[in-house]
Parts: sequence; C-alpha cells; structure tokens
Amino acid sequence: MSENLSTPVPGSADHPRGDAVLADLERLSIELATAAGRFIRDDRPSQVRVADTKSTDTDVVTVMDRESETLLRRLIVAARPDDAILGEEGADVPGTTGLTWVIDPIDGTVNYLYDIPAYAVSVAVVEGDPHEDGAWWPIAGAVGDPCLRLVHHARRGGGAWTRREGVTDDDQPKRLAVSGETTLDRTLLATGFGYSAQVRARQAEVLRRVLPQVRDIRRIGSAALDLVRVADGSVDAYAESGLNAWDLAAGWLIVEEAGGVVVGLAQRPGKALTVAAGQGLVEQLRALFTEQ
Ligand code: LIP
Repeated sequence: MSENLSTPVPGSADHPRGDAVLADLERLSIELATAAGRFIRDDRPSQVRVADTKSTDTDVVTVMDRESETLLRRLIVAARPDDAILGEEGADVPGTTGLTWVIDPIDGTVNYLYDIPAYAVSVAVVEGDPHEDGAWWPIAGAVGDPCLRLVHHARRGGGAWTRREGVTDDDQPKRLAVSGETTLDRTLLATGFGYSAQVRARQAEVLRRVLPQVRDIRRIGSAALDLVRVADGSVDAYAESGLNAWDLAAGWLIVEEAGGVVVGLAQRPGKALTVAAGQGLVEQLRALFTEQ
C-alpha cells in the first residue's frame, strides 16, 4: 500500500498560529515578491553583469541576484525583525519566532542573464529547519512572475491564487487548481537539470527512461514557475532532483493549496527529489524517477 503521499503538514487546516497571522504573512509575501519582481524587471541593465559563480562556471550569480536579495532582506527585517532568513545569495539570519523566510531573489537566473522572459522571485515563510530535507514545511508564500506581471500566492488552508501585480485586495484573484490528469502517456511534465556535468549525465539517463512514457516535457528553467504551472494546470506535473529549499518553498505550498501533492524520496520534497502533481499521478512519477 502506498504511503500517505502528502503528509498533512502541521496546521494544514486550522494552523495553531491562527489564520489571521497566516493571512498577514501571505500578504507580506505578496508585497515582497512584487517589490523584488518589479526591481529585477524595471531595473534590469542592458548588460547583466555576472558577479560570481557557485557550484560550476555555469552556476552564475548576477549583480541583480544580490541586489534583489538585499532588497528582500531589508523589507523582511523591517516588517518581521524576529524571524529567521535563509536566502540563496546571503548569510543565514537567526530568529526567535520559529519562522524562517526562505527567499530566492531570482529563480531562473540563467534565463534572466539571457533576457529570456521566464524568471521569478520566490518568497516563503516556513516552520521547521529548512537546512534539512524533510524537516520543514511552508505555511505562507508567493511567487512573483515579473515578466507576466503576476503574483501567485497561498497560505495553509487558504487556497492558491493568482493576481495581477500591484492590484489591491478588491481585485478578484484567480483561484488555482491542478490538472486532473492520471495517465503518464498523457502527462505534460516539467523538469530541470543541475549545473554540474556529472549530475546532468545522471539526469539525462533518467530522462531517457521517462521521455518515451510521457506526453512531452517542458524545461522552463525556473523551479518556482514550474511549480506554479502545476498549480494552475498548465503542466500536469513537475519533477526535478537537486533543488534547494529556496527554489521550491513557495511553489510547494501553492501546489498543495491548489489541490496537488508534492513529495520527495520520502514524504516531503527536497534536494534528493521533488515531484509535484495531482493525486492520481504523483506516485507513478515518483516511481519513474526513482527506478534503478
Ligand atoms: C534554477 C532552478 C531550476 C533548475 C535550474 C536552476 P536558479 O534555479 O529553478 O529548476 O533546473 O538549473 O537551478 O539557479 O536559477 O536559482
């Protein structure tokens, strides 16, 4: 019998912190994702400068990655000074509230560098320890899509939504719902690849097995946008190994609040594997991506 695929994370219904607190965290996530999204779009220089590289020469950090994260950190500290922060580009900030802001200032950095309009800002508030796979879960978050001028957001128990950038509460946001697809050969699958040649070789081997069994794949280049597309049904599923907490934190919550399931090798997603889909597909895909 398959395990419970998506363990209800603590407080998935009536969260012990109360819906009013989660609604405030969701609202702030929307504001942060909007502000940083506008910055990286409107202030994008004609020549984006690579400031450094990380795991490989192609794993780049641009000056705008760093400036976007600086903006996010400044806004978080001003609004929530006692929360912790874990960001892709900066040092950890400890906190005392049990809440950590997990932020990716530009998700899809290579697309941003090449001016391909498929990059995002991902902002989430999580409980637990986001440094350890399986030991944390998101409770509120937003993914800003500055190229489409949209913000996708959710809080535990509040549903998943898309709204136009910068529009106030009285504007009706669109509710998101995952695809109801249940058969692999009709599944449009989003995926992605790591930066190291050795990891990419392994991922290519998995893809050789997966590709003939699905409708097709899409490689958007941003995990946050891949997860949003699962949530809005514009792809049927997403699977990738090698993600960091900041790539997946907000998108994970948005998929679950859109009626989807997000798992890893065990119950929660993480660096080893992230699979996101409707209930009827997720176990088939997890099995496909973990076959030896
Ligand atoms: C990206 C992920 C994407 C993955 C890319 C890259 P980054 O994050 O969002 O899913 O396939 O290789 O890791 O590096 O642009 O923040």
